[in-house]
Amino acid sequence: MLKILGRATSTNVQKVLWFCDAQGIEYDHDNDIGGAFGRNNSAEYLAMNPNGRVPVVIDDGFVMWESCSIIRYLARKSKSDLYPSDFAERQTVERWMDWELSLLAPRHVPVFVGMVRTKPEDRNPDAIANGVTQWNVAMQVLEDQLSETAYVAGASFTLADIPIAPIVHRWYNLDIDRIDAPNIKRWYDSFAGDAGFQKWVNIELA
Ligand SMILES: N[C@@H](CCC(=O)N[C@@H](CS)C(=O)NCC(=O)O)C(=O)O
Repeated sequence: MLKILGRATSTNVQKVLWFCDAQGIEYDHDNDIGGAFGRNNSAEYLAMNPNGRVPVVIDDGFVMWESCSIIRYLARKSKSDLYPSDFAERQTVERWMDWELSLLAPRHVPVFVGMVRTKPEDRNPDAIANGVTQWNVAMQVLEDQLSETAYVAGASFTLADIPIAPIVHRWYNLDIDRIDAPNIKRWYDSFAGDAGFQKWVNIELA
């Protein structure tokens, strides 16, 4: 059975767990790795992922890291209709997945880590305020896209929506200034009742 290693408080682990639930892929999940659990810098773990990051996913002995490429692998293997075969449609999906990892996620980290994982006395208010501004610039790009298409990569829910949603969940659940974003709200509400989203993504920030 597929093995998923990593704490479910990580957005990168959440995207794998949610995708597997959405596709009915069975897995064994070891939650107690990373963050306060540690174990991700053990020799055994580093042999699987030299970056010491979560998630690691093991499919019948094949070890993978990098969350978005993991869900693309799982989507291809399960012939998921969330991952279109048309070259242009697939590029659009992959572009937004890359955008999440390379732009959206780094923009939210100073805010999320500053407000949730840093003791109040150690917080840097200027860095957090600047982070909110930068994060909202990225959210405006998402809002503009969702004013044109129902979902991130077009008319239907695809693999592109899954990595972005956990960061939007954090955006809604932090006490920060947010841009006016009616289309993000419409999009977010459209999958908020999904069982996998509820279980893995719609959780208290930690
Ligand atoms: N690009 C990597 C990033 C992985 C990553 O940075 N994971 C974070 C959690 S979101 C991590 O392992 N942090 C260290 C820890 O949890 O101890 C991916 O998408 O898998």
